[in-house]
Amino acid sequence: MKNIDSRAHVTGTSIYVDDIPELRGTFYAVVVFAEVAHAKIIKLSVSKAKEAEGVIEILTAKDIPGENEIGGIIPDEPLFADGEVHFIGQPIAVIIADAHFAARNARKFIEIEYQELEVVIDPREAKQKGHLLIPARTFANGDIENGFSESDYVFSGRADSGGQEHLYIETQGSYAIPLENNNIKIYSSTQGPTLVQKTVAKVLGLQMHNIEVDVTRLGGAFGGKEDQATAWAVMAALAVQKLKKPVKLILDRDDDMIMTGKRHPYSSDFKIGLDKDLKIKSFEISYFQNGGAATDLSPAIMERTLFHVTNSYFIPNVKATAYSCKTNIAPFTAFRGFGAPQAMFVIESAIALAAKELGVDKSEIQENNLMKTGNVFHYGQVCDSNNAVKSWTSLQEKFNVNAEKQKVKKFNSKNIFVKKGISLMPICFGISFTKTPMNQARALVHVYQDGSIGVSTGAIEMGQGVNTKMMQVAAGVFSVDISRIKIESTNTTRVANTSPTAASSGADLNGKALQIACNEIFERLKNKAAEILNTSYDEINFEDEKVYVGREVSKLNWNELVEIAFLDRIKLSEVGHYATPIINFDKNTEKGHPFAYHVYGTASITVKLDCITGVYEIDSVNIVHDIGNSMNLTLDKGQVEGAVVQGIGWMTIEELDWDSKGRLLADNLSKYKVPDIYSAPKSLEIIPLETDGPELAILKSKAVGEPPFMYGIGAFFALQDAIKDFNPNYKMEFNAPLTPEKVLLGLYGFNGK
Ligand code: LUZ
Ligand code: MOS
Repeated sequence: MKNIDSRAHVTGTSIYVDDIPELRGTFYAVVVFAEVAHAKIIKLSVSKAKEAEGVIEILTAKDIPGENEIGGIIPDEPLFADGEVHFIGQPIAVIIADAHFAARNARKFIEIEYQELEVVIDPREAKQKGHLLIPARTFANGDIENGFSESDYVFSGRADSGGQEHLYIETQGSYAIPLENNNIKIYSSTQGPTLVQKTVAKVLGLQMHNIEVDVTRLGGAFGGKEDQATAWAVMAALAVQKLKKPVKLILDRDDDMIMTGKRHPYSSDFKIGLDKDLKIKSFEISYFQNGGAATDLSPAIMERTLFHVTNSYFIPNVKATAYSCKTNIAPFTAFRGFGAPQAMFVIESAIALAAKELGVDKSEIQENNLMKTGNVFHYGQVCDSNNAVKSWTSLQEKFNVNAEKQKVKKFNSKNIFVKKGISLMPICFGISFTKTPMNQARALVHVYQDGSIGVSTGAIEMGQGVNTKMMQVAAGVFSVDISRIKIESTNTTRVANTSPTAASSGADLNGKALQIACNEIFERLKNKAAEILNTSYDEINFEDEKVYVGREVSKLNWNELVEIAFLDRIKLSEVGHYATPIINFDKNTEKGHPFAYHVYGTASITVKLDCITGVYEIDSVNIVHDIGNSMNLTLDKGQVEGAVVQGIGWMTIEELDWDSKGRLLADNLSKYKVPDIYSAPKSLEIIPLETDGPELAILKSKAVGEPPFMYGIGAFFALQDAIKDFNPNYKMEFNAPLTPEKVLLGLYGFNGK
C-alpha cells in the first residue's frame, strides 16, 4: 500500500501550518533573540521598535501572566530571557506586526545592552568547572577491574562526535487563533501536541482545557519538534491572549538554525579489554555530553546513551558514566537516535582501535562479540533473540561480503590515488520510551451511519507514513476498503494526554490503541450480524465488506450492518487505550526491562576515496534489517533509506562548529553542508531479516524510524579503512564528522598535528 499522502505531496496540495487559509486580521510574529552567548541584560528598550512601520505590539518577559518557564524535565528555561542570556539565539521578545517583513524589519530597532560574562563551549571544560545540567549517572554491570585484569589486551582512547542540524524542510511554526471565552486554538508543527497544550496553559496562566492544539502533518521533524516546537506556539498564543487576534509565527530558516537546538555533540574517553580470542571482557566509558544552556531533553538523551553503550555486543563487565554538561549554546535536543548513535560511535571506535593495534580486521572482533539469546544487557534486560547474529550471517550470505572485501583489496592494489574502504556496522536499538510512563496512547474511532469511518489517534504524521499504517490497522480490523477510512488531524480535544510521536514508537503505541478501539466496535457489529443472520457469533466472518456465515457469503454487507446497528442504537464510537505491558526500570539499581523489544540489523558500507582531493563517494550500502513482519515494506524501506543517508551525513559531511564567543559558524544553508543525491550511496539495498516479529510490535511489524540511522556510522570506519591503505602511518583519530578536510589531513599525516 502506498503512502496515502503521496499524491497530495507530489501535487503540492498537502496542508502544512503555513498553508492554512488565514483569517482576516491575522498578525505576524518575529522573535528577538540574544546576540551574545552569556551576559547580563543591562538595558532592554523596545520603544523605538514599537514606532516602526506595521508594528502592533512587542512582548517580553514582563508581559507573561503565568510562569515564564518552558523547561519540560527541569524548570531551567524561560520562554523569554529575564535579566540574563545564556546562548546566542535565546528568545528575548516577540514582535507582532501586520506583516512578517514589518516584524522582521522592526527587530533592528530593539535596543539591548549587555554586560558580557564568561562563555563556555566545550563540554569537558564545563564539567571541570562543575557546570552540569543534572548529576552524573552511571550504568554498571559485572566488575570492570576484574575484567581488565582478565584481559590480554587493553586499549584506551578518545572519541568525539559532532552535532547535527535537523533541517526539517518545514521550519518551526504555529498559528494561534482566539476562540470565545478566552480559549485559544493552536495549529502547531509539533511532534508533541499535548506538551504544547500544557506549556501554553502554564505560561498563559490558563488550564489545559482552554487550549486546543491541532496538527495535520509536519514537513519533517527528526526529533527537532519533540519539545522545541513548543516555544513558538506559546509565543503566538501569548500574543493572541493579549491582542485577541489570530497570530502566526513561522521561523525563517536562518532564525530556525540560530535559535533551535541540534543533536548533542559528545566527547568520550574509553578503555576496552579483550582476551586472546578477541572476546571483549571489559569496557569503561565516560561520556561528556554537550547539553547546551538549558536542560531540555538532555537527561533522557543521556539515559538512552547509557542504554546503548555496548551496541549489539555482549560485554560482561561494563561501567559507563555520563555527564550532561552545561555550555553557552542553544540547548541541544532530541534527534533521531536520541543519544544512542553517540554511544554506538564510541564502542565502534574502541573496536576499531583494538583491531588496528592487534592487526586484525575490525569485523572479526565485531562478529566474535555479537549478542545472543540469553545474554544479559548491562541494564538487566535479557536478550530474547539471535537477530544480531542472524542479520550478520544473513548479510554475508545475501551480499557475499567476503567477495566484496576481496574486490576492495584488489582495487586498492591496482590504484594509488583512489582507494576503497569497507566496513560492517551492526546495530541494536531498544524500542520504548526509556521513561516508562510515556509508553501509552489512545485512539478515538467513529463508525458513521453510512459505513465510513473516522480515526483519530495521538500519532503525528511527519512524512514517515504513520497515518498510512493507522489506516491499514483500521481497515484490517473491519475488513473494509481503505477508502472508507479517514485519518483525522491529531487534536488534543479528541485524543488527550498524548506522548510525543517519538522514540520510533508512534505506530506501535497508537496502532495498538487503535486496534483496541476498532476491535470493541467490531465485536458489537459481529454480535449484531449473528443476531440478524440467526447464527452463532463464532460462525460470523468479515471479508471485503461482506459478512460470511462460515465460508458462505450472506446477503448482509458492511453498509447494511452498520445502518441496522445504528437504528438498533448500538454504540458505534470507541476510545481505545494502550499501555505497553511488561516494561519497567528501577532508577536506584539502574536495572530492569525498559524496552518492549530490540531492533537489530547489519550493514556493509563501501566507500571510494580520491586521495588527491580528500573527496569521497559512498559506493554501496547493503543491509539486512530486522523489520519483523513488515506491515508496509515500501514505507519501512523508505525509513531505512532516509535514515542511512542522514546517518552518513552526520558521520561525514555535516559539520557544526561554534567560535569561542559561542556563535554558530554554519548558521545558514550556504554554510551547512546538507546531504544531497551526490552524497547518497550509489547503491543502497535493503533485505528484511526473515523473522516473525514480536507481539509488542503493531501487527508484529517492528519500529523502524530510528534504528537504521546508526548504519551510517559504518561510513566513518570505511573511510578510515581507505585512508589507512593510502597512508600506512595514518594516526587513527575518532573525531566525527570525517569531512574531506579531515580526510586530506589524515592522508598526508597532518592529523593530530
Ligand atoms: N524521546 C523521549 C525519545 O522522550 N524518550 C525516549 O526514550 C526517546 N527515544 C528516542 C527518541 N525520542
Ligand atoms: Mo525522536 S529523536 O524519536 O523525537
